[in-house]
Amino acid sequence: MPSDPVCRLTGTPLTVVLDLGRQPLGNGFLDPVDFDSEYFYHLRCGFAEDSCLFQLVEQPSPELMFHHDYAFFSSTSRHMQEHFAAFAEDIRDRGYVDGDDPLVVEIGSNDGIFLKHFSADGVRHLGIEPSGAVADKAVESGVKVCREFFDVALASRILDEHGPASVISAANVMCHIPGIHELAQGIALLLGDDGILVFEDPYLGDVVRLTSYDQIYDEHVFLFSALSVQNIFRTVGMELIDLVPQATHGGSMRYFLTKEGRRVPSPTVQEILDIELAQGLDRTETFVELAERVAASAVTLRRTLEEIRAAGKTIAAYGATSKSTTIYNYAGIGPDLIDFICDNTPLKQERFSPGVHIPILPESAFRMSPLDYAFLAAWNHEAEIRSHNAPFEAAGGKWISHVPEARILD
Ligand code: JHZ
Ligand code: SAH
Repeated sequence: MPSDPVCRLTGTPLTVVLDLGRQPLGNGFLDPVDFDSEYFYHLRCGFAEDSCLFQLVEQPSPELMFHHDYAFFSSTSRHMQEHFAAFAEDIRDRGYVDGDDPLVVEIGSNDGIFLKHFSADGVRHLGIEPSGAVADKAVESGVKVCREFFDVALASRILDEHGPASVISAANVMCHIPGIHELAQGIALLLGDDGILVFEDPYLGDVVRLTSYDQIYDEHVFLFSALSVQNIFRTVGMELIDLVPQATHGGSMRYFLTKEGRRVPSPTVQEILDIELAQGLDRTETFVELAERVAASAVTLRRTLEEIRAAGKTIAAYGATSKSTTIYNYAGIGPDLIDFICDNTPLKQERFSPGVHIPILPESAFRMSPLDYAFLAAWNHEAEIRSHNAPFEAAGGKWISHVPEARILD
């Protein structure tokens, strides 16, 4: 018998609030020869009121998800390239790299989308990135990379070799790391006494607001709020000093933290904590209600696609996202409803989507096929995708989205 699930921070019993069923790896794009040996796990989410942490009950091992063939390349979106250029500029404008020979360490540096802006200016930096192909790209753009998983032992080695970090940054990776207390300990160890930790991740408040349940997949072992981030870092003597909501990845939050008492927290911190309490991000009941909306959303999306199909129309999907793996496998949407998915990532093309095995083709296939409908799997990149696919709309093509509710877009 598996033991009852407990919170990954506090060890208190977890209330299971959402069950998304049997799921493959979110980024497990595969060839037909591997269909029979595909890995599956049970995707369930729990909530703990003492930590306010929304978390997966079971997560595949990090090595299964992050390896040489890891298929998500951050720079595949022009908008995200601009976002990380502006992020680097914000760190500079805030004066965080003004000191004598500052060191910027990034956890999960991927293809160097963020650190290349420091490398270009000769700022001392180090990216921590265990996935090989993306790390190769970063090195090509002049970024120094340590190809390991960040943990306390690595933090200690980096401290010995390079000294304390002025800035530790992370985007879309803190919520991927299951040993959350150890992660916080490693950060507190490596960060200089006046250093800044700044990270951003998909925001729990937006998932609740938009019913964007596709943010839940193997890699996202947590969905954070300011309340839970405060609880995590309190255990290592760190505090929130600022919060800046972001529109990226369908709604994210950027968190700024220091060691306790080093800077005066911005009033925004308390304002956002109060909004979260009013939204119920500290209460199990909020997530029980979310689960009801998730079930209804999946049924509506599937029915919408079935009706279009029954009318003899063609449907493609735009973006072989990790997020959509959850939708397809939970809602039961496969090649019978979606002809193909298009994506600009060479590593995903000519492969098949995880679990339901929809073929993945380059974006040129989208432009060349006469299509009636397209599911916006990468809904977080809607503006960018629509801007370079105007001919699809001009020819009468219609987009389908599932956020904030499943529908055909006007
Ligand atoms: P996108 C990944 O999520 C995984 P995913 C990870 N767990 C995470 O947290 C976030 O990223 C940060 C393609 N595309 O960004 C590129 C086009 O083809 O929504 C990508 O494959 N044409 C680390 O996978 C996909 O769509 C385009 O014009 O859900 C988008 O993936 C654009 C803009 C994108 O992340
Ligand atoms: N920061 C980028 C990349 C996010 S993808 C962005 O926001 O676009 C998450 C990245 O974190 C992957 O490249 C993965 O290999 C890496 N990663 C996962 N676990 C890690 C860990 N423990 N330490 C460092 N990097 C990790």
